[in-house]
Amino acid sequence: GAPVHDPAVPGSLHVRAARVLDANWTGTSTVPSRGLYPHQWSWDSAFIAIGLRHISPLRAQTELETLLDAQWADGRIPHIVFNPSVPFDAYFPSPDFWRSSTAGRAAGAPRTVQTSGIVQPPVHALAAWLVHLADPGLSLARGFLARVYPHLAAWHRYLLHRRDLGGGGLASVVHPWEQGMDNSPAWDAPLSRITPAPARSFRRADLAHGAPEDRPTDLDYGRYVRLATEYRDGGYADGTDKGAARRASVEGGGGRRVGGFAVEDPAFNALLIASEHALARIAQELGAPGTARHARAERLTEALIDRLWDPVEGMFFCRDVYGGETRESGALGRDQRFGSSALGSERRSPTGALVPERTVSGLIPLLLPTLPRDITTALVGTLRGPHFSLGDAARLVPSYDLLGEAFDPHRYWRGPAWFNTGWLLERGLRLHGEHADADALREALLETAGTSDFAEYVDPYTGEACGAVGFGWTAALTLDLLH
Ligand code: 9YW
Repeated sequence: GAPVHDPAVPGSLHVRAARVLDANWTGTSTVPSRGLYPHQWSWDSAFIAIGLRHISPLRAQTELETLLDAQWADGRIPHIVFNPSVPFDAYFPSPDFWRSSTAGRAAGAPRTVQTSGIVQPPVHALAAWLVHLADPGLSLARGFLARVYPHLAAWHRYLLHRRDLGGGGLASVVHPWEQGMDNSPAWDAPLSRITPAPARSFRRADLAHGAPEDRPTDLDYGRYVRLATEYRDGGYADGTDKGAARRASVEGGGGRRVGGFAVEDPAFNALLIASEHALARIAQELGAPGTARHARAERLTEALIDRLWDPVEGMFFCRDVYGGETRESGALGRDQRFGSSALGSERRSPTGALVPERTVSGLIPLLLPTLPRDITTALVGTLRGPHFSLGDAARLVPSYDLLGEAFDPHRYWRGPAWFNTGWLLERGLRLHGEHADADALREALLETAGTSDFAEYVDPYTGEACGAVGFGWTAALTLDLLH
């Protein structure tokens, strides 16, 4: 390729990306951004490890091991592991908000390290497998896979057993931060039922680093704080266990909470499935059959299609587990938009309703190896179509529908293009033989990573940098795409 892609050339994209990862390395893990996000984030670390393996397989293994050291006894991997040497007010919500070692005691939060109490998408087993493949000799010598396997198995068990709030076999997220796309328009309807915490009751630290018009609003934050506070005050117990049922008002069976937030998200569940396949490979490498895990991944894929696929729209949608037929929302009425689709009465689930917003999350299942051909074809068609415009005006795949009412090219997860979702889609396109589209997306991602100085997210039309620069996963996934 061009010299800009040559690892040996000073100033090349490779060297610049490696420098970002060096600058963000703390000695045991990598921060997403020195200013905005000065701790360890769960899915960031997984993506970062996938890139780090190309420059230091040892650091990549350490990245994941540090995160897993903070795992709770119930299996959850917290979304933030706090760095004790960073001042409390550098990030909100801080350790004194989450109070993991006290409020999370019953759920088995670690005693020494401080963490948040919510989770993020399960990219970890996939990352562990890819990190292993980068240097199997080192991995074997350090016992890397044998060490991480039980942690990853417990993590998946937590998600599949404690988080099946909809009862259909998929994992639910209980907070928008858990899905990782904080202010996605898909959350607007389910969040509208949540009473915001008073603005005076908390102080946002993010606005010291990011432009307010690029960040979630104060109203969003009020609701995020309310949900997190309630989860904490319930001891971080999940809806399917007795503790939560006792504290929360309970409607009917199944631990269903009134007024809570529970969403089955396509990307979160697709990443769980991809990681379950990776865990099967890890098990095989360790001498176990792995067949049960592949079979489970298969069942999950069926559940994903059954609960979240819409054949008329040609993409997956979020299911608002506590959303009912009568809910009022600003979004287009479901019957208008989905009236003639398979979401008609015969397929209507007793648990909730699909959220009629097209987000990039609904395309990410393209990553899955065993999706039926008609579904992959439809997903690629939707990617190329007017809502996401792959290969056309917006080369980088926006986080949200270009034609959607809530579209905003600069506001965080309401339009901008992100590099982790781009990387996942590039992988999915390649997996299903769509090489020309994969190549074009790869080129656009690499070029924009370089011109934006490894921005956190970019305007999907112009590639203009938004949020932080020198962002961890942008640099890491750039390295991965270069290899
Ligand atoms: C926040 C760290 C995290 C990402 C999330 C992203 C953002 C935290 O930053 O959330 O303060 O808004 O939405 O996906 O993991 O990079």
